Amino acid sequence: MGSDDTAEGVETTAEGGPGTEAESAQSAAASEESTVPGLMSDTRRQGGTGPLTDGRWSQRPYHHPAAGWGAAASVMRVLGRERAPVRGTRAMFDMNHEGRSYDCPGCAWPDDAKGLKLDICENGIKHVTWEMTRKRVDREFFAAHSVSELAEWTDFDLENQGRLTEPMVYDAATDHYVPISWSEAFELVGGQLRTLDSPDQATFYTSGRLGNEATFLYQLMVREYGTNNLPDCSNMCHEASGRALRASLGTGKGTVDLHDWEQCDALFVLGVNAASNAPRMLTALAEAYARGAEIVHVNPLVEAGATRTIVPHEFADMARFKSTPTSTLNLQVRPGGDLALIRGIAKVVLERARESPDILDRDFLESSTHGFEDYRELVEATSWDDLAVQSGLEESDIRRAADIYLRSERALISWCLGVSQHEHGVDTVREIVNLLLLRGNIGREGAGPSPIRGHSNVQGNRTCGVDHKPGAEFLDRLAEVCRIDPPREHGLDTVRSIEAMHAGELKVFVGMGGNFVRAAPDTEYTAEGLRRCELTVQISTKLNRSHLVHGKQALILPCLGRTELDEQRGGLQSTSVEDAMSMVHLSTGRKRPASPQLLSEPAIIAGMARATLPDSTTPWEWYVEDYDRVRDVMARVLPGFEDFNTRVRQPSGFRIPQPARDRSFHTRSGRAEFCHAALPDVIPDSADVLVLQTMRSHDQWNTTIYSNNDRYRGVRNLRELIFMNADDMRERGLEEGTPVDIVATSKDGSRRSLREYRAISYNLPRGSAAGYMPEMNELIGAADYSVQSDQPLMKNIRVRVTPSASANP
Ligand SMILES: Nc1nc2c(c(=O)[nH]1)N[C@H]1C(S)=C(S)[C@@H](COP(=O)(O)OP(=O)(O)OC[C@H]3O[C@@H](n4cnc5c(=O)[nH]c(N)nc54)[C@H](O)[C@@H]3O)O[C@H]1N2
Ligand SMILES: Nc1nc2c(c(=O)[nH]1)N[C@H]1C(S)=C(S)[C@@H](COP(=O)(O)OP(=O)(O)OC[C@H]3O[C@@H](n4cnc5c(=O)[nH]c(N)nc54)[C@H](O)[C@@H]3O)O[C@H]1N2
Ligand SMILES: [Mo]
Repeated sequence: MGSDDTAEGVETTAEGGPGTEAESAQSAAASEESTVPGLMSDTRRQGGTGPLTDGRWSQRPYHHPAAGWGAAASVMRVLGRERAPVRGTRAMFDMNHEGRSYDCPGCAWPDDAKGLKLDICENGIKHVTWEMTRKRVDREFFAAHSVSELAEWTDFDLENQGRLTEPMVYDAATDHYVPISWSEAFELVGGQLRTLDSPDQATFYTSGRLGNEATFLYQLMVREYGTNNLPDCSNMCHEASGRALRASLGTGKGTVDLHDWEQCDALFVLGVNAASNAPRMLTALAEAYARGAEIVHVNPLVEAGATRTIVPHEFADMARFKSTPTSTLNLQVRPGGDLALIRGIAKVVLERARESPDILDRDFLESSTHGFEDYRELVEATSWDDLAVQSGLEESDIRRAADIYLRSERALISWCLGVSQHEHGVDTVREIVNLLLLRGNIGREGAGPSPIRGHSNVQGNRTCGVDHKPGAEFLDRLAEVCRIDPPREHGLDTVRSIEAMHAGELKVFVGMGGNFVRAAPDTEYTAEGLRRCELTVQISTKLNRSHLVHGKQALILPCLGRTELDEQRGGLQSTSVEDAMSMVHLSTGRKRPASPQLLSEPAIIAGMARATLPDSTTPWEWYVEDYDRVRDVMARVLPGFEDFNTRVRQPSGFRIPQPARDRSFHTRSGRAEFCHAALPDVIPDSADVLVLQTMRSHDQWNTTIYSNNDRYRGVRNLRELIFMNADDMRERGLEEGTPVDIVATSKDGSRRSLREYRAISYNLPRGSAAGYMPEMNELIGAADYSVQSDQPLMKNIRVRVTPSASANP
């Protein structure tokens, strides 16, 4: 095990809150301008969501294979830190096992169909133990710390206090959260919602953790109340993928499953950091490589999962330090250059087809697609010069990728945020589909599009009705089966909700999980918006920033986590979730709840619904007694959920039918639609502007930060950094670690900045840069969202970087 492997396990401050270093940071901050209440007043520390540490930062290249012993060692340290060695170890053996346990909340990668494998990962275990911690945030904690005081803590310190234990309400007179009974809390929500001028003055956010049954009840409550204001984390995540796939194929999801991953012979992986964010995907990559599939990684960075891995459940390989390659070709594309690359591959395919027409699937193109000839013309008219410049790759590299595509019988293309969080995300995903269509790589074994989803049930949330733009068919069925009159007008998404808060049009914000103020762009603007609300309600497991940046009235409603026993009148309950490949299965918590006062998410929704809609004929309480009853109703509303209760109890659950998988395309033409997007210009006008992407470190889960380390990128003790190309640094007179100021220019011309970040040289294309979310949300303006997807441009921020004006190196 190399020394880099010991990167985790930074000393964190004591349990009672941040230590002396935090205090000195606070006093140093006194001279800094203060920001919105609830955000740290020290704007320089605003970047610091991670723990305050004394440790020196360092960065050096990581040369070990992904996963393997480095991951195993990290797991043991995490279990130790949460003081959960025994239970944590048991928990990890329980996880993802068919039939009798809970679904890993770590990511949406499907479970191994063979069931028996120890198909777990380091980051899934970190995530589970973080929920299972023995630490507690109780009424004494809130009595001891005012909200203004907590606002000065780092986000790490907030979450690190442990699990929330009882409902709390904000008391403006004392600036403390104080206990409130569940019934009074529900009455507060209901009272406020009942008195609004219009239901559209409230917005109901979802983070992708919510189980299907709770999701269904949530959207039912919101629609019965009378609005479609259902923003969700997907608005920042895979909205582009959903829109593109629906337009091209008539279904908003990927068409492949794990079996297809096992059958493909060419695999393209675009914009995914698999080793950190979907570690179980490493197993699929290693297996694919071992059976001779060719794997092309497309990413401005060469991530750890794009080189070699030691598969964690291959104990023999672990013992012998035997690693498996996970890549045949790495293409370091320019940010946003994926569309140009894919079009270049298509250009080669069409070029070759002039001599050998059979390399195209002509029968399929003829019978099942629409717009092929126009696409051919468009591609042929695009010059190699343009494709090379826009992709940031040599023509020869693009040709190598095309050769791999042409050599394969069954090609599968997967992608994640590196594709979706761009201005042209929708067009890029549609171009991916164009390329697949050319050779009929869809609707057959081992082939097709495969978006890698994020939150463990984000896909299920959409399937079960969390959608601010619901389709008429869905609403009709909901109306008929649930006997409600749902609103037909489209509601607000994430970006529009924030705008509406500012415009004074929104009075109530309900956050069903998540950490809205941190996850959303333009942190200050979002915070100001939340503070203008009359009431903010956060249903959460742990304390986070969104509890501190609150409305005039505020509630924290603590809920059960997925690992915990959910006992209702009808006995022990399970909830269902849908993975990234449309498999629906049950998840059953096994642990005693963190506090006897926690309620399940369905119970909280029912409580809010009853208080808001006292005359509702929906049997809210009856549903909560037994989730089978919710499933019976869902089976009648949702296509593909027929006989839900029986089929979800099959050993591996069931798959929601994908019409596109069977080459049945529910588009207007009834065929798969080629997209004819113009080649976008993704290069900034000015040479001194860099394109900055915000990504996750290895040691974080979205807004939850475990440490300041990023093992596979060789970073210790540093999050306030910007990775830059060495030549770009030299040009700006920057040495390794020089403090820099980063100034972003928004689409509307406004500027935002972060100061005293460290410039770190890294292997990425000239003109590009990278740093961490959520800190860098400060740089993304409210106007910086894609016109195609309405997604914030989290991978495409235009910045200038200069030596810091205020720091001493
Ligand atoms: N442990 C852990 N697991 C997670 C999460 C977590 O925070 N921690 N988050 C979950 C969630 S919600 C999601 S959505 C997923 C996110 O999974 P990822 O998409 O892997 O998330 P990011 O860390 O944002 O990494 C984006 C990747 O895209 C690359 N990239 C950036 N710009 C471009 C581009 O223009 N083109 C290409 N081809 N690549 C580009 C970056 O270099 C990086 O490798 O992971 C999920 N799983
Ligand atoms: N700059 C930048 N910003 C980004 C991104 C990016 O790449 N760059 N990525 C975006 C993406 S892909 C996403 S998905 C969003 C994520 O945005 P969110 O989903 O809003 O954020 P999370 O950090 O996942 O939420 C963490 C909180 O969820 C709560 N929680 C945990 N488990 C449960 C549970 O079981 N039930 C309930 N009710 N609450 C629970 C805890 O209180 C915890 O504090 O962030 C987006 N923001
Ligand atoms: Mo996500």
